[in-house]
Amino acid sequence: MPTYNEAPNVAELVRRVAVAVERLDAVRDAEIIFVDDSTDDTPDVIREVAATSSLPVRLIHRTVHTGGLGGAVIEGMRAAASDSCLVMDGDLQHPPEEIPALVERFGAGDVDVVVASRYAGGGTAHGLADRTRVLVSKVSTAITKSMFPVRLRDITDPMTGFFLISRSAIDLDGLRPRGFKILLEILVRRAYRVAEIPFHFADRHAGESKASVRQGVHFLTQLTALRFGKMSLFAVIGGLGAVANILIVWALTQWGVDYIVAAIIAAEATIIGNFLLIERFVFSDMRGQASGVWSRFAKSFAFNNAEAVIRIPIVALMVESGHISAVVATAITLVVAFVVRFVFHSLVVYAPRKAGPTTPVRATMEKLDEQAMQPGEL
Ligand SMILES: Nc1nc2c(ncn2[C@@H]2O[C@H](COP(=O)(O)OP(=O)(O)OP(=O)(O)O)[C@@H](O)[C@H]2O)c(=O)[nH]1
Ligand SMILES: [Mg+2]
Repeated sequence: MPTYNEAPNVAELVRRVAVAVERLDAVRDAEIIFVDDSTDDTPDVIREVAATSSLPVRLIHRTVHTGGLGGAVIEGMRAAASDSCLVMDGDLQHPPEEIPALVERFGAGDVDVVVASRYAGGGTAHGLADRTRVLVSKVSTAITKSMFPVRLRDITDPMTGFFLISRSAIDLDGLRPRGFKILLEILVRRAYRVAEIPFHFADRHAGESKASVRQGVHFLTQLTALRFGKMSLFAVIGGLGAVANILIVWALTQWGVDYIVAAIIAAEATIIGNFLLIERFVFSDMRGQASGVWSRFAKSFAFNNAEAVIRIPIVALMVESGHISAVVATAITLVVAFVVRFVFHSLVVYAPRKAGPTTPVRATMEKLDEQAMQPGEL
């Protein structure tokens, strides 16, 4: 359990974990390890609680906070006596009563990780503080999934802090923990056998949140560092398309073609060219499991045309009612369009086919919808 100034939560947490664990026959050698970076009296409270707890409680108090929350989790895993490490927050947002369900699922022996998910069927995220955080979370979960569409395909909640993992399955030295999202860091490094169980993300029991804009920036850095490759290639191809677009308009108008006709031809030609390039270079690893090439092309083509049609009136609206200059409005809409385009291609165009009665398009739309409507933890 990573803790940072959680003094008012420690006693209740240890009590509830002990009750939950004692019900489990499978767990005889359980221990709680607090990896604590607190600046308040949390370490004293932990020592006090440890003296009377039925479950062994160990405290690692760090003076150098390497890697923040993620670094603390890794340090706890290294220190653990057991190979099975369960990670959870110290503020009771992760209900200890769910521990038996995680342990039982893990005990089946067919997975390396059991993820407690707020977004799998039956899970909830009511504990998220306010609307802004819900929105930030929704967007970041969708972007994250789109950046790692293969690795995170079957994981609804890659940013949860509540999971049970086999330490020997992880290359601890290969991890570069940055900030809050340690599970994400672990999951994208290797292919694991993962199971999810739903849980209800509770309200913080007491104390203060450490989530902040700074954590958000950390998260974005982490995401970029983990997978800049795919998205940057996508961006380069998009940039080449823009240059080609301009050149085609120039060449055609030189030839005497009407500029509107030239613009339409140039736009369609670059949309097709872009599709061929991303097929070949960006999403080549996902083609095998996705729908057929014509279906992919139809989705990509429809999306890009719709984007072009929708973006222009939005620019006009921004210029006229928002008093934003045309150049700035164009730039903003292009950046937003780029991100949306990337998300759409990862989650929809190249989504793996699903077995069963639903069509691939419908199943993918449902998956996207599910992602988009659900908050994530940030
Ligand atoms: N060791 C350590 N623990 C940390 C650090 N930052 C946060 N934590 C702990 O990590 C867990 C998650 O942090 P929270 O502040 O609850 O983050 P959150 O759940 O996204 O935010 P809230 O919804 O407001 O609770 C808590 O147990 C914190 O005490 C850190 O730098 N070091
Ligand atoms: Mg919390």
